[in-house]
Amino acid sequence: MNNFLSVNDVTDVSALVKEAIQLKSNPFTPNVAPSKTLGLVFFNPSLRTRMSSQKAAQNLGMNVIVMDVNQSGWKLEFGDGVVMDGGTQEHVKDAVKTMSQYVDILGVRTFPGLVDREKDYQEEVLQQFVKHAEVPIVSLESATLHPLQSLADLITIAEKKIERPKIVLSWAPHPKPLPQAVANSFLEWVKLTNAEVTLACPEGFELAEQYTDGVKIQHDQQEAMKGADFVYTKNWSSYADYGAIAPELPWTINKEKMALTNNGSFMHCLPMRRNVVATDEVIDESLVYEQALNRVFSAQVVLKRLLS
Ligand code: AN0
Ligand code: CP
Repeated sequence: MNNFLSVNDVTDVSALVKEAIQLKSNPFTPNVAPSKTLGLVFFNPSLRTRMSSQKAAQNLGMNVIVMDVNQSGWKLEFGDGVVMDGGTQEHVKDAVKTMSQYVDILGVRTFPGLVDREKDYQEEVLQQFVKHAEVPIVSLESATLHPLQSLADLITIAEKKIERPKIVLSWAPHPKPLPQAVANSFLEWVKLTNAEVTLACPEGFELAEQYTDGVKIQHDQQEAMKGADFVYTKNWSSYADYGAIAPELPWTINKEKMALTNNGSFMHCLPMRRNVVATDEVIDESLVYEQALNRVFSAQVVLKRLLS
């Protein structure tokens, strides 16, 4: 593995999930990388990714350096050949090449602007890191994908040992525009398992075709949830009417809807607005903290692979 930007950097998803589950039963291997350093660069907020990646590195014996670029760094320029006499103070090329002197693996979190679809889907920030880095790059959620989350989700699903699980990825309400990254990525990973996957979303909230290819799409949420083993819920803003949010819709997941499933489990990557995305009683009986725990082992297995 050279970088970890998407599922395409993984040759055998089920082997990776298995190795992560093994690590979970024996997580402390401080001899694996005692002289190595992980750098974590955040352009946007994070709780889970920040803490689980640090914990994963510590389990392997690594040191960690965390940088909140927008708060503590110089304002970065991304344009090539720009005369930098305006607001930007350091070129991303110099920043990334410098960081490469200090760390052995570099993680980066960068959200989309949700205004210019083409620009977001070109992954400009992530690609500039890949282009200039002299060390492997790990996506800590990019404009369009969140592979560490998806791997943790697959670990969580695998642990339930359901032979051919029926999984529904359901859109849910949210007052602010959110990225499509978690949902895109979840589909891209789960499609490589033997699960039966349905996407449930209001009309106009379908995801990009490259992710929904081969996935059944339903606009009736409750119909889609019938018999499901897992209801993976997430809000995302519109891909078609890029960045638009929905009018108020009765798509909040509640106990009555969960009763339609096959005694199914509710999943969400967190953070989540309670009683908007799902009701308290659904969240309190869900897999969300198991998913959060598995973020450690998804990061740990990826770091281990990148170092070997
Ligand atoms: C982000 C998102 O929807 O992509 C991060 C999720 C892990 N969520 C928010 O910004 C609330
Ligand atoms: N699920 C997730 O990535 O959470 P954070 O944004 O808090 O890192």
